[in-house]
Amino acid sequence: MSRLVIVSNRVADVSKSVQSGGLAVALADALRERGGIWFGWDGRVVADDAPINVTINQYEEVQTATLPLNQRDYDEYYVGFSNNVLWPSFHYRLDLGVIDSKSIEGYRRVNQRFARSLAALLEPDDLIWVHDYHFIPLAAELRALGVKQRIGFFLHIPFPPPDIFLAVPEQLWLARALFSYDLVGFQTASDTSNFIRYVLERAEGEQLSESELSAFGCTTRFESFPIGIDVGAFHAMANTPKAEEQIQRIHRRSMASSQIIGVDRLDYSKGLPDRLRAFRRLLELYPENRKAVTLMQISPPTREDVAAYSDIRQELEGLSGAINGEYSDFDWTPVRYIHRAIPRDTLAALFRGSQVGLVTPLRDGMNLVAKEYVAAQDEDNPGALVLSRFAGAAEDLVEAILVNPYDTDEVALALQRALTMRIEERRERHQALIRRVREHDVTNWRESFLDRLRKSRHPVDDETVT
Ligand code: GDG
Repeated sequence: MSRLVIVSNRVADVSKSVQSGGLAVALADALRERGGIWFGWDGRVVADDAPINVTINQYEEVQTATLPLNQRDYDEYYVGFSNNVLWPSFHYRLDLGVIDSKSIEGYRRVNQRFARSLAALLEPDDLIWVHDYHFIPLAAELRALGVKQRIGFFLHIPFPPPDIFLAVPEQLWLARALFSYDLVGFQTASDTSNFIRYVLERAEGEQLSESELSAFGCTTRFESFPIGIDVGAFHAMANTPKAEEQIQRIHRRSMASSQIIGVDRLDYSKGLPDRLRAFRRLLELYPENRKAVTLMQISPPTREDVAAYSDIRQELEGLSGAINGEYSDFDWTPVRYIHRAIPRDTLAALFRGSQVGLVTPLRDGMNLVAKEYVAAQDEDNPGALVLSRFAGAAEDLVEAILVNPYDTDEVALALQRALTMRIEERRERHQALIRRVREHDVTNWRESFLDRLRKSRHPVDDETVT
């Protein structure tokens, strides 16, 4: 079996057998099975003149290979192009993009440096799997260094329609770079079709089959691989004696009979201010929910160096303060807003103890929280999921109550429906949802991608690569 080489911006701690995130566990498991390397940034930012060396750590069959960024790289590659250009524009938010040519150069430079460091570690039979928007040009840089191994790429965030992609600086270069991979995976059919449209309309590409495109003198496969979770592990975590005790404690301490739960990194793509406004509308339009329903919103901080993120924090704190000021009573607080990360097993318990899961991103690649909420439920008495149409998960989870997250009245109505839904309907919807979540679980995602990558046509064998 070929060794697996995973490349992602941050590298998980593979020394621990139990890790905090489902995705990290799934990738670490694949590395342990096949042996290999996890390569990426170590999270440190060093002075511009400091030496940049790769640190290798070995844990049985798995190595981690990490390197720091210097301050200029961090500003230009990470904050600049990755998070101030690609993240907002790929989430359809051109208004939040901060475009400058230095950041593109930084992005190119870091990809070149990472490619050089990685190339030195590769063995001839390696299978390389690159993750996410930080590394779109990595395969092109590796190919320029003579790397001939199979390389796959998976984009965790949405791919925007051609008109939006056109506004991204150097977008033709980015599209061309994707053709240096043997296989490119998107989250949904709609992301894949957005990319295909761009290539056909703007890059003189040709579609050879449903998933094969030829452009820039290369042929590559582009397909959707919807990511999932480890359903059994998450369900088990929500059903331990400790989880039961946590759920009982919340019920004893809270006056409210029902809880709505939201869990999202504090990111503008997650639609948090609109969500709080929708909850306020629920209390206005359906006053029977006052003193009866609480919204528990858990939003750990993220990317605080990016300006748009401090704005959203202030907006959210203002809104939850205003709703609590207007509606709280001495024995009821409508919004419980927690701005820090909480342990994963507590999250699982909170999901099971909440009657409604509220997942309303304005745009999301997939959204694993929606799947975790479904997996955590008690199948005899499950809660209801209210899900944004603009989350990748909505392509599959059609038995959720699907909403337009921009329309606060519609979301308020959906919340009221969820809170008053009869048990038979909740069970019926949940059965269908859990079947879908199981069908597209994380193992299926990982193995189908790797299987397809192993079998993909290799552009280097094609003699068509320039
Ligand atoms: C990107 C794409 C795509 C959240 N708060 C806490 C916590 N979490 C965990 C959740 C979930 C994960 O983080 C978040 O995953 P999402 O999928 O919801 O969103 P992103 O972080 O934006 O992820 C997304 C994903 O990549 C995978 O491809 O689905 O569309 O944007 O697992 O439970 N975990 C803990 N404490 C918290 O406070 N322990």
